[in-house]
Amino acid sequence: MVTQTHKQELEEQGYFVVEGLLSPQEVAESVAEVEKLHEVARTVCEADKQNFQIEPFVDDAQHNGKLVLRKIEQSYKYSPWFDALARQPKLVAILSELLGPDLLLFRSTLMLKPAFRGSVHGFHQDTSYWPMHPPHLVTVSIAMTDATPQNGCFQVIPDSHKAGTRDISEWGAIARDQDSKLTDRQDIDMSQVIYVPLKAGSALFFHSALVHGSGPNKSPNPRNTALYAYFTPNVKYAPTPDQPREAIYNVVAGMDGQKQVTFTAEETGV
Ligand SMILES: O=C(O)CCC(=O)C(=O)O
Repeated sequence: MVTQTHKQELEEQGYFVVEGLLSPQEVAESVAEVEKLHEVARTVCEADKQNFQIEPFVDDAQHNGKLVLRKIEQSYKYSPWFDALARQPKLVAILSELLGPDLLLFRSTLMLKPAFRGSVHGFHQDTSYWPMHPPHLVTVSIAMTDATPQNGCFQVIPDSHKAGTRDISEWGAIARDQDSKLTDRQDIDMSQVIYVPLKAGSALFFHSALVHGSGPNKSPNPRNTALYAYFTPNVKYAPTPDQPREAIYNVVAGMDGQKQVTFTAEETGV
C-alpha cells in the first residue's frame, strides 16, 4: 500500500496522506469508542486524570452533559480498541515499508477538537519536546471524523523537517485560544502553510521534525483523530536531566516478539 512516492514524499516534503486507511466499520467503532472514553474520563483516578485534558479555554467543562475534552494521552491504556488500532495491519504494513520490521510505539493519543469549542494547536516540531535521538520518528494522525479547514484540520509546512530542531522555548504556547494565531514567530513564512483536510478513515503520516499545528474548531462538526508515533530501535532514549532515567515502550511489530522494551538514558552528546 505504501508506494515509492510515499517514501519520497516523507523524505522530501515531510508528510504524505493515505486515503481509506480505515474501513467505514473501523471508523464507526472508533467514533463509538471515543464516546465511551468520554464516560471513562469521569471515573478515572487522580493519577490518570492528567491523561484526560479538558479544553483549556472553555467556561464549561461539560456541554450538553458531555465533557469537553481536548485530548486523551496514552489511549492504549484506557481502550483495547485504540491499543489494537496502533497495530492495525494496513498501518503496520505501511510503517514497516517506511521504517523497517522493528517498530515501537512512542505515543498513543486521541486529539479531539470538539464542535464550537476546539482550541488552536500552535505550530511546533514534535522533536523539540521528545527525548529521542536521532530525532527521526513517524507520526500518523488518523481521521475519525472528516477534518476540514473549518473544523481545525492539520496545517503543515512542507519541507520544514529538514531545517533541524528548534528549542522548545522558541515555540511558545501549544494550546491556544480560538482567536490566537498558530505562531508568534516572525521567521515563519505563513504563505508556505498547507491545510491537510482528511476524510474520515484517511490518515496523515509525518516526520517528527515537520512544523505543524491546527486551527480552531468553531464549526458544529467535531474533528477527532487517533494519533500514534512510532520509532525503531536505532532511536535512543535521551532524556533531559529532569526526566526519568528509564522509559518503557510497547512493541508494535518485530523486536523478537517482545511485548515491551525498557530504554535506559543514553548519552547522545546533544
Ligand atoms: O491534532 C492536532 O490538531 C495537532 C496534534 C499535534 O500537533 C501533536 O499532538 O503534536
